[in-house]
Amino acid sequence: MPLAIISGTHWGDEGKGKIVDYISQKANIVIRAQGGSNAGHTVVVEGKKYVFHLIPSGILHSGIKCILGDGMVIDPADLLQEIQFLRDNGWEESLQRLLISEKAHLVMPYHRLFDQLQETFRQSSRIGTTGRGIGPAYEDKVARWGIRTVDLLNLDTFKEKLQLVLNYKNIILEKVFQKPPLSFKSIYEQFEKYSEQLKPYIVNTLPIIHDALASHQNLIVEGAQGTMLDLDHGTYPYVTSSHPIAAGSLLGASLGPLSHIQSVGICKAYTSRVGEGPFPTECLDHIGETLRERGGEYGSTTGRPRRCGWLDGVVLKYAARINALTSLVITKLDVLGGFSKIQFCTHYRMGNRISWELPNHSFDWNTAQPVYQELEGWESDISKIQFYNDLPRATRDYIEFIEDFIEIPVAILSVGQDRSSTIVRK
Ligand code: 2SA
Ligand code: GDP
Ligand code: MG
Repeated sequence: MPLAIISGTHWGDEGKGKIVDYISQKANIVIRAQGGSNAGHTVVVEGKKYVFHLIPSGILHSGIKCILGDGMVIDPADLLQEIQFLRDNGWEESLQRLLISEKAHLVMPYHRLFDQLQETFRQSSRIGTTGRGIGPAYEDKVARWGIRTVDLLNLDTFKEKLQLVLNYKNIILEKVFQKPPLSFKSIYEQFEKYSEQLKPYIVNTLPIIHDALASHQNLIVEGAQGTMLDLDHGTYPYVTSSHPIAAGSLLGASLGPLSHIQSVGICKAYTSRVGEGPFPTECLDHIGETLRERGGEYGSTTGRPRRCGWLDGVVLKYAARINALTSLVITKLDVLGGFSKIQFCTHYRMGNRISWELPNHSFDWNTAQPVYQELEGWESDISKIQFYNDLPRATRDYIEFIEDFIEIPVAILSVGQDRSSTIVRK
């Protein structure tokens, strides 16, 4: 595996955290490359649940280095909370293996505030963000107002940068939003403390990553969110502000287009989305409700109910192309148990046109009707099954149908939350 890139094939929450934890057993380094504490990655080990927002999901394996990569935006308050969670749960040791890239950007208190103000301003056109300040932090990075973790290593530069950007933000707060200015003193004092607490983790991660590659170690890049939330390639503007696709993982982890990359797509056996925006296979009836309740489909960060529907094969095919997938993992298969029939969307109908490709115009997205292939369901509980051949015939038919549809092998199946509920296909 020298380098495996893990990407969500749809709108996030495909179970990437669970799979990254599982395959990390054979890894030396796990890197998060984009996003911030908007992500919620759940890992369940022997019944104990961990939800990671910033820390890579490989952290629960001793000996593995976990890197918060260059392309991330990091809220120090959220990170310190996660660090404390690890301490409180007997994982003090893991903090020796945690590294933060000097190039990652900081999510500042004004970013969270602007996230809320912008969402309110948009009214019915709101994106449905997680409210974690992600969009405004990436806006500042692109506009070159960003403050990076490396700036926490020299408080004189930090002070200068904060003063300039805060002067600017306070003008906007006052003139555009009629809000009181934020206090430089209180933000600075707070970040002085963060600097003290986070300094030991902030390093130049590039040589660590490239030396590991040169010595044939195994690296995993853990994508957050999903393909359809990609800033360029997702359902714009209903996307996040980073690049969850495989190319974004390379960029955000200081990697080039190396040969022999395993690009692994994590695909849920059905589809979900949280936040606003198009979702052709969304089921607004009892099916959507059943998937949500059986699948526990509530935001891992915000607790918001997720919208649910049948598996969208048009999106899956797109994800296979754009991420150059070499294999697929199908998660949450157990959740489909009990449906007598299963629907799989093969293409869309838009008025009197049919399309096997994703549209780009919002009008087409809003009118796209899924066209389904119906498959047999299965009644039995599959969550204790350990071997592929022990799965019901209908479950295997579903997997093999998906495999034929996208022409990519399904390497791993997940049939339950726990690390142990995983079937590796031989
Ligand atoms: P943001 O906050 O600016 O990134 O929001 C922009 C859109 O991206 C979506 N988004 C997500 N979608 C699925 N899962 C995410 N993580 C959490 C989870 C979400 C939660 O694991 O459940 O708890 O609500 C995630 N993060 C961002 C977001 O919904 C917007 O549509
Ligand atoms: P991520 O953002 O892709 O890491 O996914 P989340 O952690 O936000 O959401 C996935 C949810 O599904 C979590 O609650 C996981 O514990 C759970 N999960 C993952 N795989 C399976 C599975 O195979 N079966 C069931 N029932 N739950 C799963
Ligand atoms: Mg999630």
